[in-house]
Amino acid sequence: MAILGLLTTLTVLGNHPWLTRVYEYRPAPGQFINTMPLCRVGEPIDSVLARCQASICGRIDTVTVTFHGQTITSIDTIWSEGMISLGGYGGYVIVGFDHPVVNMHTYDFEIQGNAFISERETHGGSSEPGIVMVGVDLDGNGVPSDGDKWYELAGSEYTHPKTQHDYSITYYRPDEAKPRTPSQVNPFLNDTTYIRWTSNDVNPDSTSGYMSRNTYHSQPYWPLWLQNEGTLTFQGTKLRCNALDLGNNASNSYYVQYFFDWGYVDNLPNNPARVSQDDGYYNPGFKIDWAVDERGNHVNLSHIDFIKIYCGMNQYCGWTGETSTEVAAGIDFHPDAPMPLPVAGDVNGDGEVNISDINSVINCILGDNYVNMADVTHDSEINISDVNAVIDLILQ
Ligand SMILES: [Ca+2]
Ligand SMILES: [Ca+2]
Ligand SMILES: [Ca+2]
Ligand SMILES: [Ca+2]
Repeated sequence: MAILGLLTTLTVLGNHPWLTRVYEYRPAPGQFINTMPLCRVGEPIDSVLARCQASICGRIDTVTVTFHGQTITSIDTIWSEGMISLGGYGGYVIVGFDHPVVNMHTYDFEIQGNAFISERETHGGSSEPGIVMVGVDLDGNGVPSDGDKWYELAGSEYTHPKTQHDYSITYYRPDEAKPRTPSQVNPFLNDTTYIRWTSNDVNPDSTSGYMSRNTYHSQPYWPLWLQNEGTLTFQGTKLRCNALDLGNNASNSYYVQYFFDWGYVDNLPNNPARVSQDDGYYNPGFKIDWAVDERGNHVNLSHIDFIKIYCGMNQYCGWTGETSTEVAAGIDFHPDAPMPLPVAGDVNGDGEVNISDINSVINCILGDNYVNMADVTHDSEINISDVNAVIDLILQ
């Protein structure tokens, strides 16, 4: 029994392989907003986050049984079966595990969606790509915060000439009581001027427009817990549109959204076995090694603490509505990988010690914020001696 007890203890100490935490959920408007997850008017954000967590995070079940007079507790980790919608371009969620995800220089983690293959086209179907960013908890406070650093995972379209890296869009809260303007050509759209948006799209024909409302979803598309915000603005990388209507006219339209090669959430179908399988059919997951800084340079992260997923496309597909990334669940492919030792002097956590780390220490001094790694001299203060210590490490 002593051995069994030890095994039970080891199970408890293991890291949870599924997502365990939703830190932030800020969707753009969309046809599944307020229903996936379900939200009510005036609902506080903590309640909304709890609903998201119940939808996409795994949970731990504790089972206690009595065996030969001994009470044995076993731990089971349960996969979540729900899904949340991020709405139109820019809508996002920030999630995490109960441990940092270690960079093992292979597929490190997976975020699932609900993409599927069309019956008429093997290279497409439903594909609503979400861009992934990874965050490092540089200030060590355990939550995403201003002192942290984020990096985009550069997927297959990162360097495509039609990818816009400085995209910004603003949505304007609709008046739910305004008279509707049904579409003259599409009977499934009952308000074609529902939610106005403006953007800095490089294509001058795409700098403003409306998110239409369709007959299938009658609830407000604007997040109910954000009713006090007159506008919602999102920034990031924007991917080119991927949809074609293979139908002949509006009444028999058949939209196919063509898959991108790799590196996006809700782009390729999920592997039902929840393993990494790089076969071009299932989404094999994400590599931390794809991380790039704001200038597009590769960064060598040892681990990440947070994952942000945002809808990367501003596209409207007739009666099927706006393209909106869904997030279903997430898995760390190697939850018990040992955390690598921190590199002395690597204040900004990009795996190298160089002039950018000197700047990071100076920023800590000037901004009066404490970042663990900036205290290179380990005297619980961040000052000029830490700057000198980084210089010494660079010159070594
Ligand atoms: Ca933090
Ligand atoms: Ca989807
Ligand atoms: Ca560094
Ligand atoms: Ca110090």
